This record gives sequence, C-alpha cells and structure tokens, in this order.
Amino acid sequence: MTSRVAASAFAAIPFAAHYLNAKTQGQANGRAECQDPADETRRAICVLDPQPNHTAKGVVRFEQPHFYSKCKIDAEFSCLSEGKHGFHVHQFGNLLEGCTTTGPHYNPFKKTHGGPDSQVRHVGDLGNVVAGPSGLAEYHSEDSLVTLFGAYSVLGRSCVLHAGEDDLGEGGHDLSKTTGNSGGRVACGVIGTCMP
Ligand SMILES: [Cu+2]
Ligand SMILES: [Zn+2]
Repeated sequence: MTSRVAASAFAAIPFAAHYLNAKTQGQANGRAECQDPADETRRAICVLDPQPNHTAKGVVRFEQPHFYSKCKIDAEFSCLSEGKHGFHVHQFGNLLEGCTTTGPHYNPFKKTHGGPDSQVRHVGDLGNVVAGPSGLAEYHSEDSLVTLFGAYSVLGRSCVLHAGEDDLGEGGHDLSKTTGNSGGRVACGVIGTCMP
C-alpha cells in the first residue's frame, strides 16, 4: 500500500516523469550517455588519508563540463617523501581494509598499464605526483579517459597514492605492464560527488 502510494506520487512529479522518459529513451537507443543529464558540469572530490605508519595525505578535485569534454584533475598533497609517487584511480571505493581493498587500477577496457599520455593505458593511470623536499606536491591535468559521466564514471571508485615512482609501463619490470611497479599504497580515498 505504502509503496503504491509512493510510486504514484513519484509519477505525478513532472520532472520525475521527464527523467524516466529520457532514461527509457536513452536505453532504447543503446546510448549509455542518455542515462545522465550530459550537459551539466559535474564535480567530484577525493580526500586521501594515510595508511597506518604513513603520513601522506591529499585532496583531489575532478571537474568535467559535459560528457564529451576532458576531465580536469587538480590535486594537492602533503607529508610525502621527496620524489615521484605513482597516482591512480583504482577500481573499487572499498576501504574496508584500507587501500588494499581498492582493487587494481581502474581498467574497464582491458588495456595494459601506461602513463596518462600513453596511447595504451588503464583509465586509472594518472602518472606520478612529484614532491619536493618540503613534502608538498601539486598535480594538474586534463584527462581524456577519466570521466564523471556514463557507464565508465570514476564516481564511487578510489584514488591511490603509492610509495614509489610509476614507471608508466616502461620499466621492464614484471609489474611494469600492470602497476608501473610503483610500490605500496600509502594513501587513498573514495571519489565522491561534490557540491558546485
Ligand atoms: Cu595505484
Ligand atoms: Zn595502470
């Protein structure tokens, strides 16, 4: 009884009916992008907290004006060891056992590991964050594969920062083509939706 009332109340709201129609239409056309309002800027945020016995932390902001535009990524980190640190979007937003449970690099198209400018790469391959002697670092990019829209959105997934340098797939190590051999996970967080 309650659910029937709720359902009819929902259908009575013009916007809801419009949204449902648009969604159904999109699915009928087989166009995943029609399931989202694709022309409104989306923003997301990820707050990275250190793993036990580590100090690194940071904030990553994502902004994408519409479905077809690049995703702007701006991040600030502190308390890093000096040098390069691999930085990725990992598949899961599951921090049940810290960064361990975030899974592998986000790789929906089953590619090998690379860098952000590589022709062949994981969607999650963001390259390296470079820290100076102060332990501070900034990262700025406009990425063509990371997206906040559609079926391959990174929302709900995670950002992970590593102890060592990501070799961008070129290091010749066993792990180069899967993780960039960037070592342990020192900080991570879940990518969540963000107010404008
Ligand atoms: Cu990683
Ligand atoms: Zn990768």
